Amino acid sequence: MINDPFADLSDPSQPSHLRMGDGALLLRGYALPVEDELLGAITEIAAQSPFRNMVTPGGYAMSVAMTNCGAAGWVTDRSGYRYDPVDPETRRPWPAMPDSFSRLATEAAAEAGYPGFRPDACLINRYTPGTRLSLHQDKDERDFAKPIVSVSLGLPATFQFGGSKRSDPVVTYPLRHGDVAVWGGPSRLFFHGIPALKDGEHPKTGRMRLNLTFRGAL
Ligand code: MD3
Ligand code: FE
Repeated sequence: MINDPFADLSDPSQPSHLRMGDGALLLRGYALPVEDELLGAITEIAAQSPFRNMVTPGGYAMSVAMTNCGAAGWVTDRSGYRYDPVDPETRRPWPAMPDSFSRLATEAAAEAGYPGFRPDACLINRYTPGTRLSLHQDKDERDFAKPIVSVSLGLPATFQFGGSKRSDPVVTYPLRHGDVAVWGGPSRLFFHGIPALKDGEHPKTGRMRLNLTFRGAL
């Protein structure tokens, strides 16, 4: 099979770039050379702005725990979704974006055909077994011409990728430790989600999945 999304990463006959849709590219294992740097930086960020379960405008606590780094962070509370330069929990600016983060996001975006992408916000999602992120669009950013770059670390997840309407059929892709995906063009506004994380143990993160999403929010 050509471009099998379920192929073994260690199989050198498999192409490492997979096109998921118009403008969406999956770079398998792209973050593996910097995995330890990324994980160490996440620990430092979380020591300053801890992971928390934010509340949706509808009043439900999200099962995914989140924090941010960069000039602005994505937040939700009873008053709505927004990007905020200040962490509402600590009332301090979010931790700065580490160079290892911005370098990776800029390189991956360029690789996918978006040269000059400079993220100003990075949302960090933490999943434990059973945690999910229901089908949604990312549309709180100012300029949808800028792509979003995502990095998966730790336990694998199933990624649901739909279309521009909530009712569009979804295609699923496995996202594994080290995978980087770039979402631009029409796919930038497509519905997507992560069904309940399966239990497991990852050598680097234990029973956890971490996901970085780099955005041009401001
Ligand atoms: C497709 N995160 O943070 S990463 C999110 O795995 C989010 O934590 C998921 O959806 C996660 O908003 C999915 C893949 C992803 C991220 C952003 C996208 C796919 C996207 C934006 C537009 C289209
Ligand atoms: Fe999203």
